[in-house]
Amino acid sequence: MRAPRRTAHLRADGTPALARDAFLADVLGGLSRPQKAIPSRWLYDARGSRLFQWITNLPAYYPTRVERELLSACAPDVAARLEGRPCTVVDLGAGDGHKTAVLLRALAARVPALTYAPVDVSAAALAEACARAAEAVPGAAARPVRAIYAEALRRLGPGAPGEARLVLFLGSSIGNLEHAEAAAFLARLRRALGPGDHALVGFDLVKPLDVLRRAYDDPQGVTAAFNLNLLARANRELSADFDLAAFRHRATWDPGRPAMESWLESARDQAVHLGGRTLRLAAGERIHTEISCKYRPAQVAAFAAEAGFEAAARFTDARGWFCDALWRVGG
Ligand code: AVI
Repeated sequence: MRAPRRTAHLRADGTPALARDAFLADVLGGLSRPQKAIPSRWLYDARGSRLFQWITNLPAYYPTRVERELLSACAPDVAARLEGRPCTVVDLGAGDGHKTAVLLRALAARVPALTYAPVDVSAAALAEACARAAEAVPGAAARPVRAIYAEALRRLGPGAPGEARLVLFLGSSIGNLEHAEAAAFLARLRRALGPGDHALVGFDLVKPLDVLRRAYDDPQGVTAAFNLNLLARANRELSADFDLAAFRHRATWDPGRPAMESWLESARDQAVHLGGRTLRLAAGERIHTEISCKYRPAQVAAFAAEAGFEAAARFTDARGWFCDALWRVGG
C-alpha cells in the first residue's frame, strides 16, 4: 500500500493543512452538508495548477490579460512612489512571472537596490520565480520564502531602516475568499507591514454578464476541465469513485455578493464511495467549488480603510474591468 501523501498545503487564506487528511475531511464534510461544497483550495494540485495556467492564456479569460496591460502602464508610477530607497518586493503568488517582471524592471530603474522575495510552498515554483526575476533584472537579489502566505507575513518582521517594501497580491486571488476572510487577510497584511511600506492588490471588477460567463465557462472547456479535476483528484488521492462523465461544470452569477460561482452538477442520481462512506447525489444536485468575487470601486476603498491602509493610487483599465489598488501604510 502506498503511504498517504502528507505535504503541506496552501489554503486560500494562507493557513496550513496536511494535504491528504485535510482533503478527505473537507470532501467528506463538504458532501455531507445540505448544500454540498468542496473548498476551492483543492483545485490546485499539479494538474489543476497547469490547467489554471492554461486558463490564464485563454482569450475568454480576460483578468490576466487586462491586469498585465494595466501593470505595464502603471509600473513606472508605482516605482516612482518607492524611488530612492532600497526596495524589497514580496510576491504572494508569482503566476507565470510576466506581471512581476514588468514591475521589477520599472523598480530597478528607480531604486538603489532591489530584492525579490517570492512566496510559495513549492521549492520548484520558487526556483522558477527567482530565475524569471533574474532574467528580468539581473542585478536583483533573490530571497525566496518557502512558506504559506500567513507564515511569510508573520516572518516578514520590521523592514531595514530606510527600506521600502512592496507586497504584491495580484490576479484577484483575493476574490476567491469570502468577504470576511478577505478582510481578515488584508488586516493581517497591514499588520505585517510598517510605515512607508506598500501593497499592490488586484481586484476584478463587476462587468457585463456575458463577459463573466465566457470567462468562467470558456468555449474550449478548459475551465470545465479545471473544475472536474477536483473530482479526478479525489479519485487519485482519496481512492474515491467519482464518475467524471456524470458531472457537468456550471458557472453562475450571484448578483447579491456579487460573484461568479463554480459548481459541479450531477447529471443523474448517483452514489459515490470514499473514505468508507457512501454519498448520494440527486440528478441536478450541485457541489459548490469556487467563489470568484467581483468588486465595485467603493468596495476596494472600503477594504483599504477597514484594514488600516491609506489608498495611494488606483489603476484601472479604460473599460473599468480590473483594478490594481496601491495601498500605503501611513506614519
Ligand atoms: C485564481 N483565481 C483568481 C481564479 C479566478 O478567476 O477566480 C481562479 C479561476 N477559476 C476559474 N477560472 C479561474
